[in-house]
Amino acid sequence: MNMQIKGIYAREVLDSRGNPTIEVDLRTKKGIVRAMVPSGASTGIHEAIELRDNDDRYLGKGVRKAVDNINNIISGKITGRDCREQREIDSVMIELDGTENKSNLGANAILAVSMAVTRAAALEQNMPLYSWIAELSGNKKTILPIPSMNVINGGRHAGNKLDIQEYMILPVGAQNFREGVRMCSEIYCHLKEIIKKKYGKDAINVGDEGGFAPPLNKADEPMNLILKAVNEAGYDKEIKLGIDAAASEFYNGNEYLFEGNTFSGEELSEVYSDLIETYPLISCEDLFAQDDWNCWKTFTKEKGKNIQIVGDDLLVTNVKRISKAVELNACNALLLKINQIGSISESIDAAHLSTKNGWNVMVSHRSGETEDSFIADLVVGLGVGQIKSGAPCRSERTAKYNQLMRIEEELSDNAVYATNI
Ligand code: 2PG
Ligand code: MG
Repeated sequence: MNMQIKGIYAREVLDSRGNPTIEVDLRTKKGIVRAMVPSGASTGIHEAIELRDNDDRYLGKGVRKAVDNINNIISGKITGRDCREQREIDSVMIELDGTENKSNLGANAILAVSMAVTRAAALEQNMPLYSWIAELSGNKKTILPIPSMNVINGGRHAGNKLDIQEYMILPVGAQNFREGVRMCSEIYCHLKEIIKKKYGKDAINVGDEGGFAPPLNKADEPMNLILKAVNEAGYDKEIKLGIDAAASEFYNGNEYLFEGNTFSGEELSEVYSDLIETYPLISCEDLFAQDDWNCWKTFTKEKGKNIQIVGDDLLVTNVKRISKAVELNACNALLLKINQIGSISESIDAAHLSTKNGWNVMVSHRSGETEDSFIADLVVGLGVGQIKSGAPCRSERTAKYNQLMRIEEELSDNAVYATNI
């Protein structure tokens, strides 16, 4: 049976920070599917390239070139193909681009089409998106993920002085996804009251990912506030904590500029070790800069048995970087961001390589997001059991959690909540 792509059309729309991004409409016999691409702020230097216009519109951030690349170049090569040929279609786009980092057509252009193709194939086969992704990736078990909800924002995502970018709560002791969401939301509301009482009303404004951004400086202050909220909500047993330091952002190529002082990698490791000893931290992401391999290696050797050491800027969802990290034993988990690599097939490959080597995988949003909930279906289809999509606040964040609650309901008795951290 022929499941042809009948047409592709891209346009410029806005992301959650008010910056332009790409939306693609893809037409098949059964209708039109749509996909939108996200965008980061603490972007790793090894990420695939997001093509921006760099002209006077939108402070240079327009994506008209990337949109034109879809409408004038990619569309002609992809229209008429069977939308189930995900890998072939992704390869055609990668070859057409012809660069290592997708800088020619733009990773944003290629990814938008790649996502729309996945969705079209699900529609054409009358399948939920997560089921088609499971089939595409050869996964037999769909799993509802443990969410990592970012309830206090710092770094590039907020206007406060916190160096660590994300403070997250993980409902590992929940019975199912919906209950996990409820716990996180209740904790979030308690946290809001705690922050308001202590720092005043101004302090409950939220950052890019929906977490609060109170005027704090020290790494342990958010931890204490969060634990108080967890306790007030009554979930001491069910909740663990996670952080994303996004340390490339406070590294000067030589030292870490942390809390007003300079730290060597070793000194910074001690700060993290103290946090791990003091708090129920089970997931630590980007504790060191993207090419500071030695610090990653040493820390993983010391702490990697007990906690998850997650590589984001270090790995950029790229199988070459993942292979190097496996070889060096530099971390033990992948943060999977589809726009870091720029296609769905390559994202699946990155997940496979990681799980094959015994790593955990956490599917992730970007700080600049859209209402597209694609990654919710992706994480269930891949069966990797973890997602981070910000706070239980702001629709571009809750779009993913809400879709996961729908999926859980649809799977009903077959729904399995992850237990794999
Ligand atoms: C991160 C992400 C998402 P950004 O560092 O993990 O939380 O931030 O999209 O800004 O890179
Ligand atoms: Mg990160």
